[in-house]
Amino acid sequence: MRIPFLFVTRSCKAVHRLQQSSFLSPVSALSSHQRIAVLRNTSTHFCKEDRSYYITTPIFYVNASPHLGHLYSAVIADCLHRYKLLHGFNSKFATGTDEHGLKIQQAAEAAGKDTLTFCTDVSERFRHLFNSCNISYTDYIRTTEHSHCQAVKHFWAVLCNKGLIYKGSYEGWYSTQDESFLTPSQVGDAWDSSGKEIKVSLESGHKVEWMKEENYMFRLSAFRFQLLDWLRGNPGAIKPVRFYQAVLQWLQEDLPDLSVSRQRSRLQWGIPVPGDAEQTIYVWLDALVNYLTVAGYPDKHSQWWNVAHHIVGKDILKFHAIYWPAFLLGAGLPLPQTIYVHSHWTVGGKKMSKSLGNVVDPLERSQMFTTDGMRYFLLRQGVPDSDCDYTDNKVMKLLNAELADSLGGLLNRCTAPALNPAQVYPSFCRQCLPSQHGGRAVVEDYQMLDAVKNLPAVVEQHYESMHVYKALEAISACVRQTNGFVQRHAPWKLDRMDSKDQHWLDTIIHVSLECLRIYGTLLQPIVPEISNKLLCRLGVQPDERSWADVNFLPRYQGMDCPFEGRALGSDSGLLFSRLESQNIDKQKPKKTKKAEHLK
Ligand code: ME8
Repeated sequence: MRIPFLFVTRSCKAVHRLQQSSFLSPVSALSSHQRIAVLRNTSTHFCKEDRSYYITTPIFYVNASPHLGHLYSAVIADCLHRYKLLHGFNSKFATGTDEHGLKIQQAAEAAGKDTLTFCTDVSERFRHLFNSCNISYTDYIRTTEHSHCQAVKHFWAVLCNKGLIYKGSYEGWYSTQDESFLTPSQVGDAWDSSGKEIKVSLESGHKVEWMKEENYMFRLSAFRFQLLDWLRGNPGAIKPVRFYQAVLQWLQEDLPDLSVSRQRSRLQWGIPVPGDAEQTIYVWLDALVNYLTVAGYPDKHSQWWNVAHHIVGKDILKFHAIYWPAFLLGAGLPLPQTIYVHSHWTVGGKKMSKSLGNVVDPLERSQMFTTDGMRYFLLRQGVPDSDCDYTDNKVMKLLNAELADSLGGLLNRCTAPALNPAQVYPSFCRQCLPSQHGGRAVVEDYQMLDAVKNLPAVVEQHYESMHVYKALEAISACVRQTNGFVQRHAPWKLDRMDSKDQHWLDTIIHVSLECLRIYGTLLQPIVPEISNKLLCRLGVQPDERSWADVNFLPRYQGMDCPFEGRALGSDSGLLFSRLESQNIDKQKPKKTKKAEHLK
């Protein structure tokens, strides 16, 4: 049942008011049931009624060039954005770069460059990678932009006015690499390359330092129960469930207040605290607000902010699932609809890092394996729940098997002039393939038809839950079934002079092209170029490629098929050329001396 729009708007205004006053008259004054209802409203009702959708990637640090993991986050977000567009949503997709903080300040110094020039150079490298890989972002944000700095200052002022920021003194561990504060239990012992004992973050392995300074603190501790209520009331707020449970677990312990500024004498590269030129705003508070800046904060963010979805790597879950919702609750703003978390790509079982020399360059790889090839690989092999190891060999094997042989082979067979001399979408004959068994088809054929008919719903469910690999698994299984169908009936053996055989042959090809049309349509978010080539070859026009157009094999259900008799597209080139290992080896980058040495 659709909830009347008026009702939704009213209830959300009420939520907004409740949240705005939540710190002064805490939400905990409400019964547990009421609290859950309030928070559930903020997270779900708007989305159901609104045809707008807003998806974000993390904004990436500009201290180093992009690597495969960064492309992975962008490809997932791009896939969900394109999927929503196919569904007729008005979708906004933001990515960009995180340019403030000590780590960037130090990287620019080490490179001997002016800090902003350094940031611009690296930010452009990210932008170039994303453009080259068909990442169809609608907004590219840099945190050094004026509009973002204004949004952060406004956000800070709101938190301040609500009494959520106070001047205090922070003493504890800090990791500059992670730009993160750590409790003693999150820190362990390790040895640096010279054998000296150091302290490191147990989670990231990065070095930590003891710091003691006067700065501004955010009353994070006040939000623990509201965060717990939000999560308990919205089990789908963090996906997959394994990460949802991890956050619930973290919230079992007290939350310390959070330092949200650094002394300007130590950190100049950042946004000054409004009204206190001696302090710089903490880079994570600055960075998280980027999602609001793109949405139009502070004046006109509601359309997008009410339907926000974040893609994040598991390394930054705490910032997105604890700090960010607490800041938003404090500022009286709705919480994101979903935080989709993904795991990491490793190389040789190890996290990619410059010092290990195992960083995979995504631009180089997408030139080697094609942009769509790389996109397909990342989404087919990447599993959100667990880390995945990258090798060139895996990419080659997968792409050859599924894109070149299985999908490409099917298209090639079914459009070959030998079988289809007229080069048209042939007719379907109901007597050859009646809805009740009895024509020339066998039980496996009906199973295949069922699987393809259900495929859009299956794929939809997997896209919605960010299990893109499962969507691709299902598509790939159907492609195999269609190849089996063609193989079983061997249309090349039929006698074209016999009219019954000719009808059956046309029916086999018609059914196979219908299957291919469904695969091409459903694969658009993953491999836009290949899908376009496939659909063009089938003669499917750009305005016939949305989710609403899938309608598989209408002739089987006694309806007209708009494609029947239509000329095929003229580009009969291979859908995806097989990759040969000797060609890949030739193109492989030469290892640097440092990398050889470390190996
Ligand atoms: O953390 N595998 O930026 P960042 C998969 N600026 N994904 C990976 C990955 C890997 N090996 N390595 C990185 C930051 N990523 C902050 C974010 S958001 C307000 C601020 C991806 O440059 C993954 O999405 O370190 C991870 O969360 C992100 O890159 C971290 O990028």
